[in-house]
Amino acid sequence: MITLYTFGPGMGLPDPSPFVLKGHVLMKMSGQAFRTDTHGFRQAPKHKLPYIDDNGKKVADSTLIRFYLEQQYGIDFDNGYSTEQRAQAWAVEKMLEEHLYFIGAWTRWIDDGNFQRGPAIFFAKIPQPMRALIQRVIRKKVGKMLYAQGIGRHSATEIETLAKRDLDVVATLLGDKPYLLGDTPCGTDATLYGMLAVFLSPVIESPIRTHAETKRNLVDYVARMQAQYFPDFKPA
Ligand SMILES: N[C@@H](CCC(=O)N[C@@H](CS)C(=O)NCC(=O)O)C(=O)O
Repeated sequence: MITLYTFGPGMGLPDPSPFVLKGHVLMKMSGQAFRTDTHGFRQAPKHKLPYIDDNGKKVADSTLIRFYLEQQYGIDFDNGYSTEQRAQAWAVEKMLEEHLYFIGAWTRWIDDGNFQRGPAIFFAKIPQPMRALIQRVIRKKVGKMLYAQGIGRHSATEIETLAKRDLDVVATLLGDKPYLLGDTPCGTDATLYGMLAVFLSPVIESPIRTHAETKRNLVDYVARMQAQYFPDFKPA
């Protein structure tokens, strides 16, 4: 059976990581039997989650997990959609992952309040005073990563402007459809749900979150996807 390595519930969500949420939804969409394990981070082949272990074959990275499932099990996550629609979905997915994701990371890791209510849970098992020290080191590392990526060089106002454009684009593309491309889910719905759910997490406060909340279709979409793919999830 396939094992999906996750962080486990947090930030009022089935998982605090948008990529793990994506991987989890892809696994559910695939219809393959799988279990989750929250103890795999230290052995993660790329030092990130999610990854899967399929009877000894490890695949790290949510998109490579998707490709693996498609190739190994003959799954078409975009079944029923045209080549043009598939291309649009891929472009949206990469906008979310390579742009909006980093804005989300900036929102959660750089702001003290959001950090304490959000990513601080990753360190909860480390005893003090070591915890505070490790948190400082890792937050510094994230800050450097965001600077190197580019988002971290912008002012808060500039970052908010960039995020709002992404959110407006996905709200427009989604329109009043139940899923990104139409009446049935496509692979990118796993990404869209994961990214939006984390922005709308009840513990994250930001003008970006407030802007997302003005997009009724996005808020309803997240609630619908969560009810469909995590019907038993109840925030602690
Ligand atoms: N491209 C990867 C990104 C995964 C990723 O960034 N995971 C983050 C959580 S959102 C992580 O595990 N970070 C741990 C670290 O960087 O130390 C994917 O699609 O799976």
